[in-house]
Amino acid sequence: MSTYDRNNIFARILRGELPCKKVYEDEFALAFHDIHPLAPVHVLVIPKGEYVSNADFAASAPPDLLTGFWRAVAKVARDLGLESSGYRLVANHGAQSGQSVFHFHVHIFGGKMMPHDMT
Ligand code: DGP
Repeated sequence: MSTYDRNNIFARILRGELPCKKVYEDEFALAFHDIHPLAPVHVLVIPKGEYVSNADFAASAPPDLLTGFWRAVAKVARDLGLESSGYRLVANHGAQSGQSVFHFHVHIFGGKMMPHDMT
């Protein structure tokens, strides 16, 4: 996996250099609306740390960040009103999966019936 580029778009959003439509922020995570939504609700959650994808986040993040990040994901989904209707989490790893921004992020999709077909 590639090394972390400190000038990737999400790093710049985290530093406040680029705007975002913020949904939630705490010491572990920032959540904001995806610029090209693929569902009625499409929010991205990113950890506050330099991780390219889930592989190095899982391997290298300290336990409080791992816990805090995933709790933030659950809280954002709950606060968006998706807990009873249901939602989908997606985290792409690598270009073949469709990852285009190389700062680890989780997509939260909701607000419609999700297809089973992944293609
Ligand atoms: P992925 O393909 O998993 O790396 O997802 C990256 C997502 O990031 C993609 O759905 C589009 C979104 N995105 C790219 N640039 C920006 C941006 O500048 N602002 C916001 N809010 N989202 C962005």
